Amino acid sequence: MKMHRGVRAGLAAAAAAAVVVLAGCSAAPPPLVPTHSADTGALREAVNARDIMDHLEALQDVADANGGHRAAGSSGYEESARYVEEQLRAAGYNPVRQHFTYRDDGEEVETFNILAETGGSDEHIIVVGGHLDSVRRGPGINDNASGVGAILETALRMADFGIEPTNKVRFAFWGGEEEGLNGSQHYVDELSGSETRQHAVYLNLDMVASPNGVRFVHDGDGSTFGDNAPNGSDEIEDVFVDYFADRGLEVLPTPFEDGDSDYTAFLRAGIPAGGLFTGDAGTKSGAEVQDFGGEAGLEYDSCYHRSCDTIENVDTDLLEDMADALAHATIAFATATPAED
Ligand code: DTR
Ligand code: ZN
Ligand code: ZN
Repeated sequence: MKMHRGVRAGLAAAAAAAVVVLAGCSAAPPPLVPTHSADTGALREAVNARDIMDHLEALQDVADANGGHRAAGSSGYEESARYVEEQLRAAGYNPVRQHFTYRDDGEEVETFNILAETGGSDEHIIVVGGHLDSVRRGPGINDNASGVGAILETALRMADFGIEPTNKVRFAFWGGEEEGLNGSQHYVDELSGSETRQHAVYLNLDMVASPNGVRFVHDGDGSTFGDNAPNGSDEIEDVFVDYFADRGLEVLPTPFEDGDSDYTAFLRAGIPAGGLFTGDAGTKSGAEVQDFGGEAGLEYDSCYHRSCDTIENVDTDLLEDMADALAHATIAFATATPAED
């Protein structure tokens, strides 16, 4: 999703004005220092591609039974939501729907996000999110049943282990991403100023099983793309980079393109963000093939936004790598403490 430049300039002006209005209010809280050494072996062992593939198969079946897609506002979205909610309820969560509407091509779309949370203090909230809706052109299995499956499996296995985090973890399944990041924007818009400051970390998963993919980590410290992400986003990048480095797995940084995924609303609100991505319609380079295998000169996901984004369109090894990294980062932040002022 790209934003019109005029809109972007307008938002920049509004943000500049907001700085003036906020002067004198309390500044952003010190970022959390994640527990890099968190012992997540058992949880990662339990989070596996086979079980995630069961979720992807269920979402493929939903699309097949509902005109080939799971787009926001459709019966396929409703059934996808019921599947996710049933899984969460069976594990002991209490998922809630956060309803909202938006306009798409002159039509009003009514849809909702699903939110489910752990116990723990809400002084520092960790949101782990990805979009549940697909485009109308296909079932959206890599984009983004893959992210949903990884997040859901992390939530379910954390519940099995009875993990009671220090910091509350809120799992979010966004609606209406494909028509303008509507669900995540609505969520952030609904936060009061103090609630926004309680949001310590946002982890985004959107497309994490691309069939010709790469392990991308968002450039939270701006060292490669100069992204000016909120203070604390560097810690998120570090957790993922260290995690993969410890396992001898290559990663590449990827920029936070404004308007490309659900991290956008969080970043604009000053909430530290990060996440994982394995590539969309971009082309894999020869250098990337050296580190990640696959085919140079072809798209990371040649079925991106197409009807062939099916259960056949996933790299299960990559999916497991990304899900394990998410499980680790979730615990590293759920057990984190604030940096000294
Ligand atoms: N938001 C996506 C695709 C996408 C494009 N760039 C990025 C970066 C990080 C995650 C996802 C994406 C879609 O849903 O179509
Ligand atoms: Zn997506
Ligand atoms: Zn998409």
